Amino acid sequence: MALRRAATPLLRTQTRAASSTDLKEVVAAQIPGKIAEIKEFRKNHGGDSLGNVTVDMAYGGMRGIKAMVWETSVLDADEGIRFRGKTIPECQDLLPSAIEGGEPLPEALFWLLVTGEVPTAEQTQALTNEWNQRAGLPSHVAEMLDNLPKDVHPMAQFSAAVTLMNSQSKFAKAYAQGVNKATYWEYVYEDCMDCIANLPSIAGKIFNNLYGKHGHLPATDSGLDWSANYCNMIGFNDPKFIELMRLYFTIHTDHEGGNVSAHTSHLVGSALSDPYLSLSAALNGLAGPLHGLANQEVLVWLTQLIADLGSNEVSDEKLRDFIWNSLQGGRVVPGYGHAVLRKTDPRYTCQREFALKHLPDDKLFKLVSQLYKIVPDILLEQGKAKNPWPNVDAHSGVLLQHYNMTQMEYYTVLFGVSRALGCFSQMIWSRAVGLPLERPKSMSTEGLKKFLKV
Ligand code: CMX
Repeated sequence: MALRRAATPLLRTQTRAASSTDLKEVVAAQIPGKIAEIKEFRKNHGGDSLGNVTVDMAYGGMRGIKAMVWETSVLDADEGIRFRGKTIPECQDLLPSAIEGGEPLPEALFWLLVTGEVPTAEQTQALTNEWNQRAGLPSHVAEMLDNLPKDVHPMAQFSAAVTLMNSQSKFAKAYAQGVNKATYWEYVYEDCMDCIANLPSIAGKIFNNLYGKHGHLPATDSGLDWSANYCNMIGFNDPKFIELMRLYFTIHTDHEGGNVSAHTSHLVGSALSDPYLSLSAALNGLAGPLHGLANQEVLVWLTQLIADLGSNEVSDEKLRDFIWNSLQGGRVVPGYGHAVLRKTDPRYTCQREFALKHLPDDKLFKLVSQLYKIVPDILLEQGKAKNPWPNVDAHSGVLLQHYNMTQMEYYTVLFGVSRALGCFSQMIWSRAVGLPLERPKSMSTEGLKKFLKV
């Protein structure tokens, strides 16, 4: 029966595409079915309510309002992130890796995010090859980075470089030529792939310009995967560091759509700004200390702690005093708390497992582990944070420090390289199913009072 149905042209294309190593062909085959699914769903349930919006939600940063569609991942408050239904441990089990039993390749996670399907090793390799082929930093972007003063924050450099890449946008050119809106996704896809291909070079150039002995950037090596290429460009060739980067670039990709960076890319993309402009906007949001910059803040805070207490081996009592002083000074404990999560972030847990496996005796790791036992109780006692548990940013820096990437102000760039994969996988679908301009209704306090007849 199923075979008989597979004889229709659409299903024939879908069947052929499922085994294809060409990501674009696989997505193209999925798009008509998704459009039909959404049309049917909206026809039958378009008027159904998703819940009430309260005055507190409007003033409280729109927490919990179900008001946007994001296909690629979903965040559960207790369980953490699922990428297309798969938890991080499941992804570690299922996704192709570069070495036997190693960490997943971000290429494989991108394939999963875009298609909802676990790629084969051949499909993953095809994506690696394609990104390597597409790499080639435009000279004006390289020159701009070379000419920036050294005190421009790496995230500002990153965002500026991605903005300048917009000169290459195939979507912007196609739009200017008036192409049919049904084909937008194809040009957006091209831009997303071109941009991803160049992220190792952009991030590598920023690193080498700021911290390298010389600004030289090795060319993309067609024999290396995306993460290994990045490591090669900055001269970090320890195989364990390369594995760490594969894990890092995998777990930071996507965290459903409402977080600042993902939502920003979605909002800006909805104006049909091209993927470069949308991503650079997202990077500017990621650069905030309550979001991605928290990975820098954690290391700054730990460094201060060690300086103040004179050692990274200190008693629980001294740590408690330091944390209370931080809180009483009106500062947050960076790396702890979350707007959605209510348990330890599984992205924290998998980094902790990496540390237990590869650097169990690292002194900074031991300090981070000690804090894991102490900070939640203090935050609970303080009684403000809704989630006292650590998030992804509490652990990433200590791993980077171990492998001698000590430049903490650079850390958020790595988060951004990875986050691009999540933003772009959804952006391809947003244009494919024709999501419209985002334009929520805002109200003044006076308008709210009138509306509620207060
Ligand atoms: N330390 C001290 N206070 C904290 C806290 C923390 N780690 N987390 C939350 N709080 C405080 C908030 O500042 C807020 O205080 P006020 O009522 O005085 O404004 C109160 O607890 C309630 O906040 P919440 O509802 O629990 O948390 P939010 O959804 O408002 O904010 C987050 C979430 C992540 C910004 C917050 O927990 C925080 O500032 N954490 C530290 C920064 C951090 O690690 N950010 C990275 C998050 C992950 C990421 O995006 O990369």
